[in-house]
Amino acid sequence: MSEKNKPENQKITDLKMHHKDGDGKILTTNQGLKVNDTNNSLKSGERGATLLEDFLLREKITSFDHERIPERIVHARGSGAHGVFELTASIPQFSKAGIFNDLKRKTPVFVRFSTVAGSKGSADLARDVRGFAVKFYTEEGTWDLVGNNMPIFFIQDAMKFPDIIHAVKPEPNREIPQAAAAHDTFYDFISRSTETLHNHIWAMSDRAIPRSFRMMEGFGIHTFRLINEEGEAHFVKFHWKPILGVHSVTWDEAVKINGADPDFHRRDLWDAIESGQFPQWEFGVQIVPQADEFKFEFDLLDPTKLIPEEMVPVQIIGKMTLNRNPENFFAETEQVAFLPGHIVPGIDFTNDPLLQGRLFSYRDTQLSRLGGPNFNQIPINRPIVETHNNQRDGMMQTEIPKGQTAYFPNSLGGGCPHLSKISEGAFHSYEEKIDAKKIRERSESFNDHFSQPALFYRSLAKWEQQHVAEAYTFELGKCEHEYIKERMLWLIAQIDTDLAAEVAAGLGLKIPDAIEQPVNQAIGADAEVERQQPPAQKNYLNQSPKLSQANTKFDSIATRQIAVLVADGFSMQHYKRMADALEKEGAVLKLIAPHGGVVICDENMEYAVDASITTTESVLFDAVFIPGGKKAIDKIKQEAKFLKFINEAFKHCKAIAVNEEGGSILDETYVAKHKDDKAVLINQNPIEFIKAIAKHRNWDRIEVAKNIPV
Ligand code: HDD
Repeated sequence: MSEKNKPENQKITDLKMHHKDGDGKILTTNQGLKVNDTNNSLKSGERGATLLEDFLLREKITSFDHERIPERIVHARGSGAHGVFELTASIPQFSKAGIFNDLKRKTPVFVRFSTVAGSKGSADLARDVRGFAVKFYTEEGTWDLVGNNMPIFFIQDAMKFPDIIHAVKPEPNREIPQAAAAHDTFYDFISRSTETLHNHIWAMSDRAIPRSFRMMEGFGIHTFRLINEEGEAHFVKFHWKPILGVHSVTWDEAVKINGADPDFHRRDLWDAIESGQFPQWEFGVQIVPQADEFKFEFDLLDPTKLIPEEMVPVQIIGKMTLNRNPENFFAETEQVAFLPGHIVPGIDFTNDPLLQGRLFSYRDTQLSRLGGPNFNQIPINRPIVETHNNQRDGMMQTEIPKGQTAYFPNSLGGGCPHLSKISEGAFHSYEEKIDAKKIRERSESFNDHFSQPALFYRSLAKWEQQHVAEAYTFELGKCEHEYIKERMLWLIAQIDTDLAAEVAAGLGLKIPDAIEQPVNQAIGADAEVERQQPPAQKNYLNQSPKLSQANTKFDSIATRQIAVLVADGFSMQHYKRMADALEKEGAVLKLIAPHGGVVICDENMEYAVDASITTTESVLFDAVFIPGGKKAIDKIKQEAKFLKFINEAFKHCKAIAVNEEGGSILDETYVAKHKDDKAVLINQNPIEFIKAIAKHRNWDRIEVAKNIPV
């Protein structure tokens, strides 16, 4: 996207003050000294030793030596983008926040998507929760909504966060495995902490291997509060709903994508924005009146529980559009600091014990990650409004506060900076009545660990359930200790016996009648043992259809990547007809040929090849089209990789369209016996192909697909 077409907003303007562009400029030192040689160090003679005097060498090397900062302890791998949030329905009855009332505002946002467990350089398609963190630069200060792509969390109390993260991260003795939960320490922990089972079954579902960041839901997870002008509170859960629907890849694809393009999600986000196909989400709220706090059969403060949308509908009140890529990965995506403690008047916290712990952790972690308390002065972290207070000095202070005073109250500084009234927009914590004993306990009301995992599983389509069973089987199959697998099997059986039976068969184990060791046998943890015994499941809702990806949107092929398999002599007519129809709907066609460079169609015109078959893979595309042209098809048939490409697309339940001679290729593949498949389109109108791609996958093919040996 050209510089002049890039969308602007108040935060972008602010960041521009810090842009640096060396284009057409002379190379200098950090002091502005012009440099005429940056290739050779200063030596005593041409072949002599390097001199300590060489300040040019020292400046360059010192800077390089310190280029890295500690990666995030979790969510180290991420991709960011700028955008804008617009309100579509104001909610003054619930919140006085400007962002929820002013329909004319375009609030700048910066969003960072991430995986949780892997290191900064890990591959994008790990089976993992995805972070979905949004920084709203509002006129009343910055609000950070630091959420995930799943609506619940693994644990109920922040006290357990270091434990679960240590369990999922590579094992400390040998630093294995990278970006994978499938190992003993994770399942040792999970099977001893049954509160994790709800988030865990989501992680076993397709939600953990998204097709794109742009096709994920986002959730604030915790119950927050909204506060109106009268000071009245309502409970709220925040939701992001992608315009393109929620779609995922299969596990077999995920494994292969990680090799073929480890940056698959990062590239997909970047390319979509660069091409002007801006990712969008609707923003919604689930509102619960304070008076209904105890109306549910779960605790609103328990972050391992969702409120089914069938019980409390999501009201859509806004829209977010990501429309500009960062200028510099490190300066923006790496240095951005999200803090759940960043809120604005009209929004407040609840006593969710996980949220309360987060309010400490995020500020604390920035101190070591970004080097001190002034991380808020880094351009990407600066609010768009002025800030004034008596905080001073510290590492990397970049501001020059004027005046004699740095305390409050003062008279020497004229009492400034002075306080604001609540009526003039000052933040005022919600005055929650508290009359309680100080205790280190978990509330009884947090104890139901099985009803919602079971509700989730019951709500999935057959093919989604099958994917869950396969995921459990894979993950537990990677564990080495049988008793850990057995304990997991027993716990899965408490969620669904058929699911457990399928996983057990895959593992070659039996579901134990009881767990030999208690669920939690840690010394001194009797109360925990008691607490974690599965109580009878509550069935307050048989199914929640909104939880299934089978009920998402299937109305667009915008940004879908279509592989067009060609060689010299391909039919231009077939290609043009299909390309015109698909591109009109926003799809992106890529020509894959036996070689790079150009291919010549049957009407002697040259087309640039997007990728040679040796440099690309079927898993990177959403659908395959093979135009006719006898000469081309004969060539394509000779390349085994083309046949693998088609077989894999078929295995992954993707739409395949062929014209005329193109159809004869199918006879060389596993598609031959399945030409009646509804997403295999032979000489059909492009509209049928468009419909099949919009369906994302033909999951009816799943049983056939299992037996395709590629
Ligand atoms: Fe966290 C980063 C999401 C619980 C401690 N978390 C981090 C990021 C996301 C989340 C999206 C990456 C932000 C970015 O892109 O920079 N975390 C969550 C959600 C949680 C959650 C949705 C539960 C509902 N987190 C959680 C707990 C703790 C932390 C309970 C600690 C007690 N999280 C951190 C952290 C990180 C972080 C260590 C690492 C880097 C950072 O904060 O800035 O402080």
